[in-house]
Amino acid sequence: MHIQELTALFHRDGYIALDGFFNDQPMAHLDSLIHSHYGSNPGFHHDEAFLDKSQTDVIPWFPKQDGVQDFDAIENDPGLQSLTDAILGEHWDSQYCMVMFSKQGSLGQAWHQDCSPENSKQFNLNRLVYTADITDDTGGQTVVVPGSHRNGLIPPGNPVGNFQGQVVLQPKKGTLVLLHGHTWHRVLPIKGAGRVSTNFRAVPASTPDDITDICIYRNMRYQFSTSRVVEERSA
Ligand SMILES: O=C(O)CCC(=O)C(=O)O
Ligand SMILES: [Fe+2]
Repeated sequence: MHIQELTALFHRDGYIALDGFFNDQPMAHLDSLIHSHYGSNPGFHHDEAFLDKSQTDVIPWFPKQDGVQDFDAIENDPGLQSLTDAILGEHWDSQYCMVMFSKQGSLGQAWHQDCSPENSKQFNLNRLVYTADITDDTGGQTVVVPGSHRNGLIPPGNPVGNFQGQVVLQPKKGTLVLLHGHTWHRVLPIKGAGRVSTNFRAVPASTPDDITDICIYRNMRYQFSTSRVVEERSA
């Protein structure tokens, strides 16, 4: 599909998923780096209170902070750059590369918006790359509500309940998912060995660096920098 069509789809649906965007060989290389970083039994990053209330089980890793440059080739991929240009417009910024790991048996992620949707021009773009297949056996599918980036705040309610019209994405090794930070999304529980995704987050020009500091779940707004619930939400 042409870049213009993909961009139109992104603006309509709040996400696009492109299988086979990246080749197997670099994906296998990054996947092995990721697994050697986490080892066989990585510790939890968040405290019990957050895990309990957010129903979100993710251990982040920022490879650049450890001097690992191997992810740069993905970030600099010309195809990814052109798509990002088309979606975010001139002078967008790349924020960071964050690997997210969820253990076998963990909850995945409850429904959320990565940042507040009050201003439709200010958002983060998740550029998610999958280094291994997500299947019925592994669990950990990403679920989205198409078009919800245009529907304002995610309503308070069951953190893991179903939404009408939700779409379950089952990314494969080499799939690129571009996901608008205002789109309502979640990750299903993990059934197989650790589930991994790698996010090359980017933002349009003039977006504050800390745009994703406060995440909106259906039962709270949570601030990562202070590890605090800044607003309780109830239906
Ligand atoms: O790992 C995924 O598939 C989605 C992760 C997510 O919620 C995000 O990158 O904001
Ligand atoms: Fe998210």
